[in-house]
Amino acid sequence: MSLNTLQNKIAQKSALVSVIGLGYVGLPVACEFARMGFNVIGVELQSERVDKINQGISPIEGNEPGLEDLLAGVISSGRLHATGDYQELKQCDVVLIDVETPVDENNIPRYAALQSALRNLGPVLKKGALVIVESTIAPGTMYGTVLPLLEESSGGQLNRDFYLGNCPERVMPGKLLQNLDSLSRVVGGMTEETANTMILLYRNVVQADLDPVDCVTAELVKTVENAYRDVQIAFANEVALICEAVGGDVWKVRELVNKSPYRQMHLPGAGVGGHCIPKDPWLLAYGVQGKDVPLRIIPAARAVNESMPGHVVQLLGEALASANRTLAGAKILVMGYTYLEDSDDTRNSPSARLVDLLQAQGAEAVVHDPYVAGYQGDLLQMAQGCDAAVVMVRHSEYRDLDLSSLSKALRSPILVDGRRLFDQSYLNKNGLVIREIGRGVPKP
Ligand code: SAJ
Repeated sequence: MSLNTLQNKIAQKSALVSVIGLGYVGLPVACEFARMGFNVIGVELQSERVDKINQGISPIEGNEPGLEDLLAGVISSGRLHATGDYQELKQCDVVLIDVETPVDENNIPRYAALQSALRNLGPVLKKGALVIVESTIAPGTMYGTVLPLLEESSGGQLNRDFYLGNCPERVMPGKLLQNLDSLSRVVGGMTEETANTMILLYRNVVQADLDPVDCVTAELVKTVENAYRDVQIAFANEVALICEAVGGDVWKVRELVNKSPYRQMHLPGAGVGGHCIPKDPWLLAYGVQGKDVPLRIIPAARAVNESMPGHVVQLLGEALASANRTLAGAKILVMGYTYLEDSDDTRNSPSARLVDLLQAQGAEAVVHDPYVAGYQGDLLQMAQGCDAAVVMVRHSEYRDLDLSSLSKALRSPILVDGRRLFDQSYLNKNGLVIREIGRGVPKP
């Protein structure tokens, strides 16, 4: 099949689309193409997820506006079907790959899922099919890993037997469908015609800019945009530490700095979690591994952000000391375990790091999170007998918390606010010993 034929099938929506990996990214993507009238086959290794999806039940917890209803609709209409069997992809004209691309403890990318998907896809790849990697990958991965592996596993040749591109996703838990439709995408094609064919496909779903580029540019844009965010957050965190040391309030400083033109100081906080920001800077860095490119800012920003849960423990120790308590033997209420407010996503959660650090100091952590099974429950009840509380996530339900009730429930009325959840004046009048990231103890 030529690209021209594929373009016609896409225009007629008769192209059979498949999505490999039905997670936070792949499932909404599959649903959106099905919603737009394509027949979509979703491939997912976890059989329980396959079963749930084929029953029209989303395996993604948390508040994802529209996803549950959309999934039920496209399953009942037969537009979307999930499977664990790659054999079902034999007739697919377009294959989107949305598998995880984590980094390991040495910050080296682990492409096992991507490699497995490519090895399984090759033997069943339809002649003339278009394969698009949507996962975030290090610069150079398309040419260095994806292309050789797909040619080997399919026995085919690029631009003769299959076409190849990458179109990094820009989704965010809580806005999966909204981001898919409304955010621009860079569309990296191995050839210009491939990029144009990809744009024809994505125009069905994306209402924003679709920018045709080469594959290396697409790999760079995605990893750079998240490394940029990580550096910005690290800067805000470092300013927070300065404000604590000199008796300032980083939130006031940030508000006034951002009044200066072209400033956009990010939010300091108790740490940086999620599936994107902690790993994408390392994917970017990996793109120059072995090359003489000294990276100083990107690793330093990662170190600052990774240190923030430890800083929360330090603030906690100081607050306990003021009540003649130590961390050893203390029971600490950890408010929030997900990496982002009002989501169930706990990947790379700063709270997980905090719990490890507390336990290393001989403290016991009592974790509360309204979105995470096993951590749900009555917060004030869980606060009973705890020596202090730590705000790690800005869940909406915490904002209405009656601090005086919390103060009474705690054994010692200590609160460390890692996300500036509460207003200072509100904090003061509730008899709590407060420490906050970014707010210094005002000089007497
Ligand atoms: N965080 C801060 N300070 C900030 C912003 C975030 O400490 O100013 C923390 C959050 O608490 C969280 C982590 O960083 O723990 C990540 O937060 P995030 O808002 O960046 O959320 P993510 O990880 O879902 O980021 C995704 C990214 N999108 C993609 O990779 C496609 C990111 O590029 C987007 O900027 C972000 O969504 C978004 O806001 O849409």
